[in-house]
Amino acid sequence: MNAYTRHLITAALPYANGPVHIGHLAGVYIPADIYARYLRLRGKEVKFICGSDEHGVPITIKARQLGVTPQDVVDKYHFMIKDAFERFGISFDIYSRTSSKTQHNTAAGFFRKLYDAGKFIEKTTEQYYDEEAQQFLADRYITGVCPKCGNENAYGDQCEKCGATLSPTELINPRSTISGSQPVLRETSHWYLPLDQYESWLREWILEQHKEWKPNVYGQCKSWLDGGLQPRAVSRDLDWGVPVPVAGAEGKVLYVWFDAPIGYISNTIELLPNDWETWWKRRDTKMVHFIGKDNIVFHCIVFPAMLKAHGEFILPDNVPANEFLNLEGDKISTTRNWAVWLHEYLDEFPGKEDVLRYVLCANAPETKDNDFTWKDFQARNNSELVAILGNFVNRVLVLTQKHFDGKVPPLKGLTDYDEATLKELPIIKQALEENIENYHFRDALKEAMNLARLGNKYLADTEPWKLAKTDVDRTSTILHIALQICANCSIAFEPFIPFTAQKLRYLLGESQTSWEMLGRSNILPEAHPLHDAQLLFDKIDDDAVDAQINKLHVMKAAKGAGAKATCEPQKSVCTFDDFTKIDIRTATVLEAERVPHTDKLLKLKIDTGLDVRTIVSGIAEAYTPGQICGKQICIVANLEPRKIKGIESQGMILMAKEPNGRMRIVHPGEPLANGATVS
Ligand code: B3M
Ligand code: ZN
Repeated sequence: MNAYTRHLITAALPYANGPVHIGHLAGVYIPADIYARYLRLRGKEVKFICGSDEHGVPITIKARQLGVTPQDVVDKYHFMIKDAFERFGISFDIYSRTSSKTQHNTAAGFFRKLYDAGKFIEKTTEQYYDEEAQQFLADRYITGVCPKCGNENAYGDQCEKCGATLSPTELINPRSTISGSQPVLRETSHWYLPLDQYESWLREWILEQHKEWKPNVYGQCKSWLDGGLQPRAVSRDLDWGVPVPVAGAEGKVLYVWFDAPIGYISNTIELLPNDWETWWKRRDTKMVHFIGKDNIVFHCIVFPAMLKAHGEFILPDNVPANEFLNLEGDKISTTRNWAVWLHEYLDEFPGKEDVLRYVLCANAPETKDNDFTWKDFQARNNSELVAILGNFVNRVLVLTQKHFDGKVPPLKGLTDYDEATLKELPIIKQALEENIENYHFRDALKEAMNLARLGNKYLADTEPWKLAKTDVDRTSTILHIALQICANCSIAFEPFIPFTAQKLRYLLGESQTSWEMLGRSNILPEAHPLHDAQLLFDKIDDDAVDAQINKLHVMKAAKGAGAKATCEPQKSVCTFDDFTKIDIRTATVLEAERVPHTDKLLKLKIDTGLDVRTIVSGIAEAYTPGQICGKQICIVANLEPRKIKGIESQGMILMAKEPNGRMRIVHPGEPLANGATVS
């Protein structure tokens, strides 16, 4: 890497047609961010580029479904995605968007340059046209009967029932999803990039010159190349995107996969209007694309062929694509609502950004698909972050405060064991570097954790808490060494869990650190003042993760019930007198526990303002005991008592239930005294 002067790091541009979830973070943005932060810490010149991918058919479909414009859709999600990345500390130098003016100009200019140089071929084919809506239909806009399995709602590009890849003309009885009419075939012409002409160059460049690429990436490229490349259309009949900059091409836009990677260039232009060419055209720039495995062909074959055809640009040095992350044993799916959305995590686990960063890196799908489970999330937090790193740092700081007035105590002679411990530091540093530079981020994180493990073992073996009274000099040396290990942790963890590293630097009173200091045993000078100890991590309890698992199932069920779910019809009229018989009151849940051998029931102890009583309620699918405890609720106080599972229930809790089954408690808008009457 030393031959390179600067590092241009790109992360796949997420589609702005939905929020981002943990799969995105684990697959692309966390590894890219670790790499960028590491290089910056080493003092390298780095630009980390990303933005929203705002064109393409799925966005137009979403807009149509919602009855809004595509611009409305991308405006909403662009800002949502940008915000989630920022809050997770993904340190982009720019996060822009492909609907920007700069992108329109850059993509059109790129196309025009290839067009003028005769790099495209033009072909006329027949495609489905909706005569009522007066437009050509993208594959996804056509449905019909699958010729393979008979599914009546197969799409023009794929049958989601049997998984067959289709072309629209294979569908039996095709229909336009725009007007519902039967589409007709019409001639249309498009520009194609003749990938076949780049095949031998690509074979040489990838298969010979980049044998070091990850096996999953190299393997996918090889199978594409072995299968033979075909010309690929770079334009589409669509009204959303970058218009094709050629006379007579009205109603045509650049294909989203031609447009999107140019977003890396235009976002760099936006960031560095005067200097972007240094980053894209000088051979001493190392460009690395971080992507998910479904994007490999576009980043390893199509985009490089575009760059080669253009002629002025550098090519990526590496494309370390990850595999997929599953969730609780099942594929993450937006349509089935099986996902952990980042904006929701951020709201539900405030201050725990690093916990998710840590877990997603420790369990990253680097070589194969991997599974995220909430139980693993909890275990890694409690038994790694809390028990190893947090505990180590806390013990050292508390002991130093207690025995040395919160200042780094002096070294008073080293034992062989001390020296052996300190010798580990540069060894760990080197292992960390090698792993990060080879894109093995999981192993790199393990090395960082080994520092904390080393520290814990050192404390356990030397037991300074026992020596403090009898041997001050020895205690001084031990804590001095332990503090140097803490300082090493504050550097080593910075790429992975930056918020925690920052807090640790604060606790240690470090003003400036750099990667070069890692491995040293003299980072903190003698007598250097420290701040008071604070916990770096808190335990996550069962209730918190049970609630997440529960939520996943509820949300999935809600989606399953889907749009067809309608409100329950209104009940028959009741008189005012009927209504006033019901005594509704505010109350507070004091205690909650599950009713054994049931899925739905909680036994609650309630303060009604009148008395404290027991109510059995069927809300266990919506709330864990921990979530409901302490909440103010509304109850029917005068409901005739009845026995449920052998427990006398004295009243009923008011719940609001959506047609899809999702339930929430009803509570006063602001806290009120218990026993307030509701009418
Ligand atoms: N938007 C696909 C995706 O998010 C696409 C990446 C573009 S990178 C130039 O999977
Ligand atoms: Zn089928």
